[in-house]
Amino acid sequence: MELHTSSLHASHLNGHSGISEKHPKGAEARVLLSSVFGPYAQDDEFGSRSINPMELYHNQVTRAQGSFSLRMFHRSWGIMMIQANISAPCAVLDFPTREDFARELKTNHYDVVGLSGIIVNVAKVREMCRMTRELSPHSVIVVGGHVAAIPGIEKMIDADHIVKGEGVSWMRRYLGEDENAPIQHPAIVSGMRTRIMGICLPERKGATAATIIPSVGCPMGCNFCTTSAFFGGKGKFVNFFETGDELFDVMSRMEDELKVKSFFVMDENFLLHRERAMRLLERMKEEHKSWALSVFASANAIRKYTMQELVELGVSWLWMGLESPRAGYSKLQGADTRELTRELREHGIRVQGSTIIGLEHHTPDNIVAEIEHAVSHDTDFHQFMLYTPVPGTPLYQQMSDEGRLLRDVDYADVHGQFKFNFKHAAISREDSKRFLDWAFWRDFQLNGPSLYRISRTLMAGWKRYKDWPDTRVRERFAREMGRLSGIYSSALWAMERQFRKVDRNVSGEIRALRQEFKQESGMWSRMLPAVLGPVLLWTTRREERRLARGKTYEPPTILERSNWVEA
Ligand code: B12
Ligand code: SF4
Repeated sequence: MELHTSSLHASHLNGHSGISEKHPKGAEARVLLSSVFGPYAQDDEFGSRSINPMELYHNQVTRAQGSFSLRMFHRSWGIMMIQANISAPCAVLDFPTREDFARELKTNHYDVVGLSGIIVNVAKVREMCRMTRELSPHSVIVVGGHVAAIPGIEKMIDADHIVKGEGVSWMRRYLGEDENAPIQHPAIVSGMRTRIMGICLPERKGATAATIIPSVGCPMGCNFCTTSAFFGGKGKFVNFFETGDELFDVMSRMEDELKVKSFFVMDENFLLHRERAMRLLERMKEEHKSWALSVFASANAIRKYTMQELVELGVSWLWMGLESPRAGYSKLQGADTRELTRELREHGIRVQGSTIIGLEHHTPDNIVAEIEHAVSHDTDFHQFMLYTPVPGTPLYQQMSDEGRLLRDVDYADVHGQFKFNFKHAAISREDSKRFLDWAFWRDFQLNGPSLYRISRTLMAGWKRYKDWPDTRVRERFAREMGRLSGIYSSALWAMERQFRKVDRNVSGEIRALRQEFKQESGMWSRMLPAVLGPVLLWTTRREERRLARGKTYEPPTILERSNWVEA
């Protein structure tokens, strides 16, 4: 399911540079793989934007929720994936500053410098190419990731190779390695530096889910979808792990290595591949794995499963595109998404909805009703995104053919959270932002903090499944309830008070849920809110004040070397 906006028809999946070309040093070449430089949550000449921080939730999901917004960072998994699958000495530099990047270039003699970026970050990629030419002139520069989809990118940046599409096989070929060798999955902790209500959650081993990447791309080919387009478009995708057995093995390895029982499955439409998912379930049952899975799936794919199958598979969090009921996307055909959301939540599955603002049929007269409809899903989380033609997508091509693209919009502002980058038939550019901002606010005001909503879904799941015959399922809910009931009750205590100034009704509902937690919790968890609640209320208010003063958060710089030998 689309995490964000849209984009490309990847006509040259293997890059514009001759793919037969190999690096003369082959697998002896020293490779640096870097993400683009920060700081990110500020406005600058390189395309950083304060409204586009390097955060998932705060960027496009909970950004209107103030101190209740879920703040966390995610590593750059694409370059981690490449690093894990080459035998050349390799360093991954994640979230560097320009100074970090310069230092790394100067202190190590890299034969290949691989830069990973998405379209919004093209100016940073350009600057990093320039820096590499200046500081490490012998290095071959390879640029990959979605930035490669920009038309005319070859003339915008000074790179030797621009790789469109899947990068592991490209890099293996370039280094003279076997591109068909089985994929080694890196050990990835899904998120880091998680923060909510003014506190940073402790980073214990096993506390955060592991990211698993079974495939890239999506065969559904929705017109706006960048990830589908980048990996081949409609009917195409690249599978790293074809079967449920392969997936099970990778997950078991991650369970051992990272001590996790929960997995963030980074596959655009995980449930679409039913055979693979059902085989995974079989293996989970055989080996008694009480795992929890966070997945992306379209409504039509979810409907291929019974609720019981989803629960047994451990699906505990589901990202689903709601787009708009009138949009006519095939993935939504025949789906009553409100009913589906309600049902999922009743089974303890947290739902993250995703709605597009500014579809072709939207007008100033109907958009409010469409947003109200979206909000009435009462999902646990809700992402709103502007309809955005992104280079490479069928939508971009269409808008370009129709002469509707706004030519003077900086790529740094084409991220779906600012203003339209095209001429909409009925809604102005300024209004696009107003409607978008209002959607986030309305969802928060009517449905309350997402933390409250996920507590409610957990409670529903717990009540339903605490005595379930399948012990794997029981264990999963008991695990979450045991670990979280005291924390959730305390957070609810603080939320109830803090939310009074936003909406008294929702505050009352939070109170009612807190009482349920009280009944269902053990003695310790019943006592905890009296102590922890006031502390959380204090940290929440302190965070509100910090945010009001303009406080932002940045990810840490990370450097990881593999197959390393000093030069
Ligand atoms: C995790 C993630 C993030 C993380 C940050 C990740 C990071 N450290 O940079 C967060 C949540 C912070 C984030 C933020 C944003 N993101 Co984001 N994000 C993703 C997500 C979900 C997963 C990325 C991933 O790891 N995929 C799996 C890996 C294996 O695939 P990959 O990265 O594409 O890498 C492969 C190839 O591209 C290639 N490759 C990649 N790098 C390189 C480098 C070299 C040298 C080579 C050869 C090849 C290569 O090889 C890899 C293996 O095949 C994708 C969606 C998706 N399904 O990919 C969106 C996605 C990348 N994000 C996107 C966007 C738009 C954003 C935001 C602007 C938010 C928004 N408003 O939508 C912000 C930008 C933040 C910023 N300031 O830069 C878009 C990009 C659109 C585009 N065409 O540019 C995507 C595709 C989502 C979508 N469908 O719209 N994002
Ligand atoms: S269902 Fe559509 S929007 Fe979602 S990932 Fe697939 S192609 Fe993209």
